[in-house]
Amino acid sequence: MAIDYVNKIPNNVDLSDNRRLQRALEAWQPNFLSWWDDIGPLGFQQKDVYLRTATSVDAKGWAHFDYVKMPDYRWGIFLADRNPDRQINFGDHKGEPAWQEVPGEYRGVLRRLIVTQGDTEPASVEQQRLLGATAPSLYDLRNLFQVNVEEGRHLWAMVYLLHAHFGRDGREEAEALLERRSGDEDKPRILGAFNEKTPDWLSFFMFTYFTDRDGKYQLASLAESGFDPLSRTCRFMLTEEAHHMFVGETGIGRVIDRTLELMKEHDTDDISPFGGVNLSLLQKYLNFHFSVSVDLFGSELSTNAANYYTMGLKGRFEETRKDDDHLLKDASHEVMHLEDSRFVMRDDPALQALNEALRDDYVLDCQRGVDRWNKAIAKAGIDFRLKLPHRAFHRQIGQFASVHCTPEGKLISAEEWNARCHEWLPTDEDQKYVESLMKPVYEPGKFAAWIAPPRRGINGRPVDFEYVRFN
Ligand code: BYC
Repeated sequence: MAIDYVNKIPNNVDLSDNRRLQRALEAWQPNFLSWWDDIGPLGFQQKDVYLRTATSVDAKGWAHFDYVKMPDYRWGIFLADRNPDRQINFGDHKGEPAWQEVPGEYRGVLRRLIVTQGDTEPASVEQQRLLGATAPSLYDLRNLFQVNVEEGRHLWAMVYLLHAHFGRDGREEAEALLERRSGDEDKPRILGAFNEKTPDWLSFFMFTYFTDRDGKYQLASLAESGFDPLSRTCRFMLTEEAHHMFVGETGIGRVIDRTLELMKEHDTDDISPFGGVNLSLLQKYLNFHFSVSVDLFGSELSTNAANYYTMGLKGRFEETRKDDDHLLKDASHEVMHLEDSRFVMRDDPALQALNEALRDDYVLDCQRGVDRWNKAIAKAGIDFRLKLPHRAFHRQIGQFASVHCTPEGKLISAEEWNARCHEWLPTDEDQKYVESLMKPVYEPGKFAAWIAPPRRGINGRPVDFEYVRFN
C-alpha cells in the first residue's frame, strides 16, 4: 500500500480512518521530537543531511534520497503488505489464521516483547549521540545520521503497535520508552548492551556489526509472529536494518584496509606511532562487542522463549523454511553446558533451547564477516587472523555468567581473569588511544588517517559528495 505523506504522520495503515488512534499518535509525536531534540544526535540538527526516506514498502526502489534536516525527517508507520491468507506457522495455534488483533490471553507477554524490542531503538540513538563531533568523514557522518533516524523510525514502528493494539497500558509504555535512558542508573534501558557506551567510531562500527545483527535475528524471529501487525512491521524494519549492518561491516573493513596499508608502509605490526589501529586492538574491541551482543539472546535454556514459541508470538529465524513439525515438543537441540568445569555438548528440549538456537544462527552469520576481513588480511600477506571469542567469554547472562574463560575457551580463575583481562578487552589506555584518533574530518572526500575511504558512495553519488552540508 502506498505511503501517505500528506498526513502529519506518514503511514501506510490508513491512519486517517481511525481518528482516535491518529490523535493519540499525534499527541505522542511532540514528545518524540522533544526526546530527539534532548538526547538525539548532538550539534547537527540544523544541517542538511543526504538521507533516504521510505516511499513504498516494495522490495525494489523503496527509498528516496535528498537533503533533509534531521528534525524534519518524516518518521512514520510503514508495514509490509498484508497477506490476507497468512496463517500462524508454529506453536499451539499452527494453521489458524494469523491474528489481526492481540489475542487476549497473550496480551501481557506480547506487550513485553514489543516493549523490549522498542526500547533498544531509542537506546542506540542515545548511545551514539556524541559521535558526530568526531566523524572520520562526511560520508560516515551521513551514515551515522541515517542509522539514527531509522532507529527513531523503528521506535515509531513499535509505538504504533502499542497505541493501536494495547489501549491505555500501550500508551503508557510508549511514554516510558521516551523516559528510560541508556546507561542511566535510575532508569536504564532494558537490555545490557544498550546501557554500554558507544564513545568512539571503532565502537560504533563494532556495534552496528554485532549488536545491529542481534536486531536482524530478533526482528526476523518476530517477523514470524502469529500477530500479523508485528510480523508486517518487522519485515519492513529488516530492510532498513540491512544498511546498519553494512555500515558496520564496511566500517571495520575500511579500518582494516588502512591498518594493512600502514603496516606495509612502515613494515611493522605496531602502527600506533603512525596513527593507525593495530589488529590486536581491533581484536579486543571485537571481543567486547561480540560478548555483549551474544548476551542479548538471553539464557541458553529459557521457559520464556519456549512460551513465546508455543503461544505463536515469536518464531525461529526463517521458521517457514525449516522442515520439521513447527511444534518442537519432541525435538532436541544441542546446547553447550558446563559440567565439572568442562564444556560439554548436550541435547536439550528444543523448545527450551530456542534462544541458543537463534544464537547459533547469529554466531555463524557473525563469522561470515570475520572471514571476509581475514581474507583481506591474508591477501596482504599478514600472518594474523581475527577470531570470534568463545561463546562463554565475558558473559553476563546465562550459565556462563558465573565463570571466567579466555577467548579460546579455557576456564580460568577469577584471579587469572583479573590479571589477564587487559589482554582480551579494551583497557582505559586502549580507549584513550582510540579516542586520541577521533579527530573530525568534515571536508568532502577527505578521511581520517585511521580509516580507508569506502569503495563507493551512497546512492550512486561519488565518495567526495557533500553528504552533510555545513553552510
Ligand atoms: N540484558 O529467559 P531469559 C535491536 C532478562 S536488538 C538484560 O534468559 P528471554 C537493535 C530477560 O528479559 C534486538 N536482561 O531470556 C540493535 C528475563 O527477564 P525477566 C532487540 C536480559 O526472555 C541495534 C530474564 O533475563 N529485540 O533491535 O528468553 C540497534 C531471563 O530471561 C538480557 C529483542 O530482544 C540482557 N541481555 O530472552 C537498535 C526481541 N537477556 O522476564 C536496535 C525481544 C535476558 O525475568 N526480546 N534478560 O524479568 C526477547 O525476545 C527476549 O526478551 C530476549 C530475552 C531475547 C531479549
